Amino acid sequence: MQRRYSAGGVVALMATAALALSMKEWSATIRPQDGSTISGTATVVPREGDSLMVTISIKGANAGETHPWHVHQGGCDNSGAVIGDASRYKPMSVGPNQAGEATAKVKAALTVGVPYSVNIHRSVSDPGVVACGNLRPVAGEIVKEIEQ
Ligand SMILES: [Cu+2]
Repeated sequence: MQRRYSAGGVVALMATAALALSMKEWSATIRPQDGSTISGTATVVPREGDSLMVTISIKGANAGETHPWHVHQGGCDNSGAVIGDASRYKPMSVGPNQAGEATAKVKAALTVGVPYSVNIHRSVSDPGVVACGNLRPVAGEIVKEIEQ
């Protein structure tokens, strides 16, 4: 049986092309700030439904401490509003190995060319920033081709 593209198939291909442009992974190298020894990495991966999966991993923190963290608009030198609902970023607990990991799924999208950063705050009661990393788009698009 010969295969033909229906009108519906064309629409699906166009939708995929638009999706490919917005599907871009981001990463940040987190560096200490304000005298802390916290460093680490963070990644932001777009998911379906205009949401982002944010993953953060730090080391060099004090065991037992709890650090709120978020993706913010603006770079580390000039950060602004939290991206997405701040309550979706559960504070990160630091284990006995002085390391911590956390993930957050937030409803938001990042735009290439706009600065964003990942902030780690001193404590639940002190929003001072003790580590930060500027998010940069990872080279290359995440493209899921339609199989034909
Ligand atoms: Cu924050």
